Amino acid sequence: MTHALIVIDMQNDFCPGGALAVTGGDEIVAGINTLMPDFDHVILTQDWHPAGHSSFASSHDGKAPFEMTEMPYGPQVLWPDHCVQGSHGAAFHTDLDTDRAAIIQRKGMNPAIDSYSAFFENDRKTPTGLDGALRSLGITELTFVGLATDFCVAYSALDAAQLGFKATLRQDLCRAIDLDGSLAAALAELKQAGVHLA
Ligand code: VGL
Ligand code: ZN
Repeated sequence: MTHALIVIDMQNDFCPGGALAVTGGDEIVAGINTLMPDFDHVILTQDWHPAGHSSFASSHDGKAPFEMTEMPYGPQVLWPDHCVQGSHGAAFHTDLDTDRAAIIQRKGMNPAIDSYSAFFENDRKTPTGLDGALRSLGITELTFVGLATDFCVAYSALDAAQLGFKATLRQDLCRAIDLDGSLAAALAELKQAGVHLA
């Protein structure tokens, strides 16, 4: 078994002080760094939106952050502007050890489609290319950590299980946004999909 650690969106905007801060988001950085040497490969993901992205409430007249909208691909939460390409908010937390990462998978770059998952955009069919990269490295098993448990980590782990990887989510090394019960819903779905919740 070749086992990779996938660190989801450990970026300034998701940490306290950031544009879409997740409570305690910065608490998990040290633990994630400590875990890295235990894996064959380390992969980082980076939410990487163009300015004016369609997932930003500011791009929709009369909409406020955390309201819902209807996109051509389905319902979409509208977020505060965050992780704009090249901004400080989009940079990795300064304490995150990025030296071991062979792959940095960026996502959310398509102006018209958000991308929570590291594997598919929110239309659920446009691939990011990560699946092929992992397979060519012979990776069969994935452990997920990072931000946020109920959005990007959950969508990534669910897709991983769907794609046939053995998937584990380390709850102690994730933190959630928890919007209207989204954490409980995500955990139920993950369990149902056969993702190991550690
Ligand atoms: C995320 C909302 C918007 C995440 C990214 O990393 O969980 N959430 N963009
Ligand atoms: Zn985003």
